[in-house]
Amino acid sequence: MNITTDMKIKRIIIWLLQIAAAILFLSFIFGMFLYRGADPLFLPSWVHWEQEDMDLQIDGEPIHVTLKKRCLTISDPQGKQLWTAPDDWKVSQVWIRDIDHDELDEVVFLLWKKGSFGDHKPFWIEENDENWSQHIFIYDWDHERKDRLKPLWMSSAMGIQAAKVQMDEQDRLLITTPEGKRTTWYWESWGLLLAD
Ligand SMILES: [Ca+2]
Repeated sequence: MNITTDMKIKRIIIWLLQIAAAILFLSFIFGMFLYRGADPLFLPSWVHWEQEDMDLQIDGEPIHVTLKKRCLTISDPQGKQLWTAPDDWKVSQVWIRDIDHDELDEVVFLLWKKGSFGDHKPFWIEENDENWSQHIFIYDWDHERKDRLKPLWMSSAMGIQAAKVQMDEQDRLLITTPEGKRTTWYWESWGLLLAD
C-alpha cells in the first residue's frame, strides 16, 4: 500500500465518521423533539385547530381567554396570567359554558395529550400509555384558587375521533368525526353521556 492509497483510506474513514456523527446528532434532535411533545407533525391533519382571543366574564369575574398555537391561557383584564395549559397539552377548542346546568359557567376544552389517562388513572392500570389521544376537560371556576380552575371532569381518551366539536344552545357537545358523522353528548350527573 503506497502513501496515496493510505491517505485515501484515511479520508474515507474520516468522511464515514462525520456522516455517522451527523446521523447521531439528527437522531438526538429528533428524539428530543418527540420527547418534549412538540409534536405537530404527528397529529392528524383533520383536527380543527381554533384560535381564540376573547374578553368575557365568568361568575362575575372579567377574564381574557387566549387560544393560540394550540396553547390555552386565561388572564385577568390587566394581562396577568391566571392559568395556562401545560406545554404538552395541545388544545384545539375551548368554550366557557354552563355544561352541567348549575347556573355557573365552566371552562371546557378539547385537547390532545399523551397517555389515555390523566393524573387519576384507574387503580388497575399500572402504567399510562404514551400514545397521543383526544380528551375533553372540564373545570369549575373557583375564585378562591390563585389559578381559578378547579378540575371537575377530565375524560380519559375519547373513544371517537373529534374533528370538530360545537356547543348547542342546550350546552350539549355536538362531535363531528373526520368522516362527517355527528353525535350529541350531554352532561348527566357525573360526566358526558351519548344522547340517543
Ligand atoms: Ca355549570
